[in-house]
Amino acid sequence: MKIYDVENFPNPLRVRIALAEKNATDKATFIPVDLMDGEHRTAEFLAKNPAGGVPILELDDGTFIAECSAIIEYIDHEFSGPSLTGNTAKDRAVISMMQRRAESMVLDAVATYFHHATDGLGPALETYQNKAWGQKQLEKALSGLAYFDTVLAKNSYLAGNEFTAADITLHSGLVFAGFAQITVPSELTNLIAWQARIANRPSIAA
Ligand SMILES: N[C@@H](CCC(=O)N[C@@H](CS)C(=O)NCC(=O)O)C(=O)O
Repeated sequence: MKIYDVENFPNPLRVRIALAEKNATDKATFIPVDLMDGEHRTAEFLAKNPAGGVPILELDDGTFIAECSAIIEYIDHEFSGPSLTGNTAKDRAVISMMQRRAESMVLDAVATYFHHATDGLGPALETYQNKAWGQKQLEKALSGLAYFDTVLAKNSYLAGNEFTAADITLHSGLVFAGFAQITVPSELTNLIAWQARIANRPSIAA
């Protein structure tokens, strides 16, 4: 299988962590996308993913799968090892809910702040910016972080006592927040402790 991505970008990072968790990194061939040169906006790329984003998974039969949550679902089922998306009906639903919250309340909010309220990826790529909307999304991201601090006061991980795809999404959101120079408030001690704890996982340390 092939993965079109940009190494170290927040969403591609999610898929790379999932592969590492499943010990399957060597099963993928990574195809670098020249995002800074606008390759993701070419007709050829948009034919693979109309949303114009990375990562994209291409299966050996030619199927293209975009959206990290879908790609991680595929990886989780394709390779053995501890489940990232849950085995029971309840676990699957709770993980899916927490994953979507981490995406919407933190990762996507940070991304919108970065692209709208800062210089983002530079004038060639940031062709439309709405600074007020970007600032509003910063507020949303900070509320999201406070929410996850309350979750982590009760559980070791976002969806209970196991590391899952939801933790991967929040981790990428925090990596993006750091890049966008958003500081995690020091009073969010449960979130900060979780961050330190997962930093020791080989998939994340790598
Ligand atoms: N919801 C998508 C987000 C993908 C995404 O926004 N990726 C960023 C890189 S971290 C990207 O390609 N940005 C380029 C753009 O949107 O123009 C997913 O889960 O894969």
